[in-house]
Amino acid sequence: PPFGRLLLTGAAGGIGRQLRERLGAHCQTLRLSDRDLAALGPARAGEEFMPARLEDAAAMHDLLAGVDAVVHLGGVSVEAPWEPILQANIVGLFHLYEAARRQGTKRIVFASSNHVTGFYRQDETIDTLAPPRPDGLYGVSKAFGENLSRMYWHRHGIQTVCLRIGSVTPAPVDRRMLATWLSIDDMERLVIASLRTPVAGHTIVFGMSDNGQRWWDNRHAAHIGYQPQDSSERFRAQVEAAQPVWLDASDPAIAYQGGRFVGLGPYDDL
Ligand code: 15L
Repeated sequence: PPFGRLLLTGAAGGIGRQLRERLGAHCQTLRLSDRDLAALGPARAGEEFMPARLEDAAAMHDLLAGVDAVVHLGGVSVEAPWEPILQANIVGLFHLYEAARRQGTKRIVFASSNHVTGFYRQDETIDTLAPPRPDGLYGVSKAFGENLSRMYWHRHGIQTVCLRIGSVTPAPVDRRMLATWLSIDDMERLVIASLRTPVAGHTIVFGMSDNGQRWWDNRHAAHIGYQPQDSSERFRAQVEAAQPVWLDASDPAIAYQGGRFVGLGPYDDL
């Protein structure tokens, strides 16, 4: 396998559990982490379990020991009150990068999100140089992660590929997802391309399959060599049958790329 020890954070999450099944083939040792790993059952051959909380600096320092590369899926993955986002996605991301710096980790694949640019409209096409337009606190936290990782590249030489993940589901379920859908097979291709490309530097890439309908242009990430093999087009008929052709474009949840995320929160239950 090309990698020695690979760390997967957020291993108990929706994408994490699926990547667990796939990343083992690409490394000698797969270190799995989340705040609680009970849902994963016992560790298998070639796996190491290391539960850790992202906000725990000492635990994060230990977690990065002996790791060649990280796939960082850990953290809050939806719009949420400020406090959990602050702890997991901002404080936690700082601890991750500080631990990587001190432990000598050279490559991180960071699960960013399409919600960094969720306030672009669905009739706009953007590339990864377009200024962020986060659609909530969650999107702001992912924009922070993209910039924190950029600073660690320039100052400390840690290479990061930021994946602005669209929608990883078995199939697109609405019209928005015809553009945002990323199959789990393509997600694996994207992660592996991000780990293997010799010169990643600091790269931002939109995580989508080879969809027919799209708002995102990955021209500035071509050096990664990500080649999606799936497309949402084969689900178009069932999506169109489920959702009428003429949607109400005065509804922000329809008009914007971030979909319903643009209207979530604010939350009073801090
Ligand atoms: C995300 O960032 C979320 O993690 C996921 O639950 C989906 O809602 C996705 O975005 C999306 O935009 O569809």
